Amino acid sequence: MSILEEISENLQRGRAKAVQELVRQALEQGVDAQTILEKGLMAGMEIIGEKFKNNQVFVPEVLVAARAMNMGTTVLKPILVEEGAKSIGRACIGTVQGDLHDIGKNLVRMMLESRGIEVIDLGTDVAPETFIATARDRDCQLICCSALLTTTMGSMAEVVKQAEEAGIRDKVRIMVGGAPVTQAFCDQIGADVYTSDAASAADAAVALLREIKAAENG
Ligand code: B1M
Repeated sequence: MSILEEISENLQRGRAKAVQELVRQALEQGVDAQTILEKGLMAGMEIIGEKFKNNQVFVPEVLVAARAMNMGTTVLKPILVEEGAKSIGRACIGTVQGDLHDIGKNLVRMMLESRGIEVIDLGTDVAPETFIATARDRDCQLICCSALLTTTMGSMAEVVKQAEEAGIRDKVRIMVGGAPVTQAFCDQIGADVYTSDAASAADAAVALLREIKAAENG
């Protein structure tokens, strides 16, 4: 079994310490951090997700796997996120109200940080007014909303609406994502950008910040 398969296997069993140790070993063996993330950690989480859908595993197993995933990404974070990089802009990010899924949101945060964006992480179950107050008070150019449940994605429409009501809609770009979110949904609620994965979210965020800077410089 390759070390990436071992990471995936241990993650599925929720063995957080083993996952952390294997991630360290893989780095020592020269496997790059992005490969460990995608082919080890995310691959394992995908299998758990499929089993969860098919009722082969249940919430407790998924929770321990999620903890193992987070422990693994903790080791990778300093490598993926260049320390001390000059900030090119500021974003606030959160999982929307009623939704406790944070693995995807954490990955998006990590990718944004790796591209030099300062990120204020609001956590999970974030009310629309918290996104708006943070963007206004902390001068964020980007609001990033993640949702994993069809029942909570509607909260993103409320973020867009409240940004308009607060008079900051022209100052912030609203990015949306998460498994049930689509481009059509993004268009329907009047958000600015939908991306399907964390790396594309970071690309889009950098492009938006460049656009904003170019507009400011006339
Ligand atoms: Co939940 N859960 N869950 N769960 N869970 C799903 C989402 C589900 C699809 C499983 C299923 O039934 N097939 C289903 C939702 C169905 C639906 O609404 N369509 C579901 C359900 C029903 C539930 C509960 C209601 C179960 C229950 O209690 N009966 C409950 C809800 C709790 C709540 O939030 N209020 C629940 C609970 C949980 C756990 C707590 C056990 C755990 C979360 C732990 C945690 O996050 N700390 C959990 C998990 C882990 C999952 C699955 C298995 C995995 C999600 C995940 O982390 N994926 C998931 C099944 C699945 O997705 N196959 C499932 C890995 C992660 C890297 O992917 O988050 O999609 P993802 O992020 C991706 C992209 O979507 C994108 O980038 C990321 C990586 O590239 N992305 C963005 C995400 N945010 C973005 C933002 C952007 C751009 C891109 O711009 C801002």
